[in-house]
Amino acid sequence: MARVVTVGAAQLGPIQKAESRESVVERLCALMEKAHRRGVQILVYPELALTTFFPRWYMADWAEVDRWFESALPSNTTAPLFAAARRYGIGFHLGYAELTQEADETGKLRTRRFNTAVMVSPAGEVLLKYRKIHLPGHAEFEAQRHAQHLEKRYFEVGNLGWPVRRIGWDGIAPANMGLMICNDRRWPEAWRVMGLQNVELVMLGYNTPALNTTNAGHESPHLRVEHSHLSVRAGAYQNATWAVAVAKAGNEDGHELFGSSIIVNPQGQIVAEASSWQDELIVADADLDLCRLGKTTIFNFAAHRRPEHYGMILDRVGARDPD
Ligand code: ING
Repeated sequence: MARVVTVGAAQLGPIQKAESRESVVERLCALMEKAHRRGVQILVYPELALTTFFPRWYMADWAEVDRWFESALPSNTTAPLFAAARRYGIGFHLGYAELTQEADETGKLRTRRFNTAVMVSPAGEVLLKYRKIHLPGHAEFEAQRHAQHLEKRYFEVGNLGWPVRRIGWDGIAPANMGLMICNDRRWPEAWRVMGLQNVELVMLGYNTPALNTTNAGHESPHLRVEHSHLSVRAGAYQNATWAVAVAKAGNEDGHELFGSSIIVNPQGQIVAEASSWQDELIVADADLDLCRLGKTTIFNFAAHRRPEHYGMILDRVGARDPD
C-alpha cells in the first residue's frame, strides 16, 4: 500500500511591521481553507510566520523585542488557526518566535528566546518541535548594513537538536518527519543528522533577503534563489527525503524577501514551485516510498559511509589552511 501524503506549502507574502497578528492569522486560515479544498493533509507555513522579519530591526528595548514573540501556542490570537486545523483535519508546520521561561544547561531558570518551528496534529497536539541552530547574521548593530540581520541578538542557538519522529494520524500514512529552519538548509550537517534518522519529509520555512544586506553587490537576486534551491535539492537528494521549503516573501517595509517556495522529491527534483511573492499555495502528492530507492542504494548509509574518516567534521569549527 503506497504511502502518499498530500503536502502543501503555504507561502506568505509580506507582513508589515504594522500588521496585526489577528490579520496574519486570518491570512494563514485563508491559505488553510484553500489547502483543504485542494485535499492537503499537511500544510507548511514559513519561518516566523506570525510577524514581519523583525531581526532586520535593531531594538535596544527588550520589552519592544518581546512583542514579536509568542509566550504561548496556541494563544487567543492563534486559536483560530488551531480551530481551522481541527475543522479541516489538516496537520500543519508553523514557524514563530518563542519566548519561554526555562532552565538553561546550568540549571538556571530564566527567560529564553528561540526561533522555533512546530509540527501540529489536526487535533492541535504539538508532535514535533525544533529551535533554529544555525543563526546567521550578527549580534550587534552594524551601521554599514542596508538592513540588520540580528538573529544572533534576539535568539539563542536551538537546544533540541534535529529530531525526527514517525508521525501519522487517522487518514494519513505515518512518515518520518523532521524540521529545520531557513539558514539550516545551507548546512549539509543538518540534513545528514536527519538522514541518519531515516527522515522522509523535511519541513522548513525561510525569510531570505532578496538583496545582500550590505548591498555589497555579490550574490545577485537570481543567485540567491538558485543557492536556496541548490541547498534544498542537494539535501533532499543526498538524504533521499522529501523536502518542503516555504518562504515569507515580498517587500516588508521596504525590504525585499524572495519567494520561490518549492516542494522537492527524494531524487532532488522540484515538483512544485511558487511563482509569486504573495500568499500562495503549492501542492504535491508525496509518495513517501520514493525515499526507499535512495536509502537502499546510493545513500545506503550503513553500506557506504566511512565515519572513521569524518573526524575533522566534528573536531574543527572554522576552516584553516593546510599545515
Ligand atoms: N535568512 C537567510 C538564509 O539563510 C542568509 C540569511 C541570506 C544567509 C543569504 C546567507 C545568504 O536564508 C535566514 N533567516 O536565515
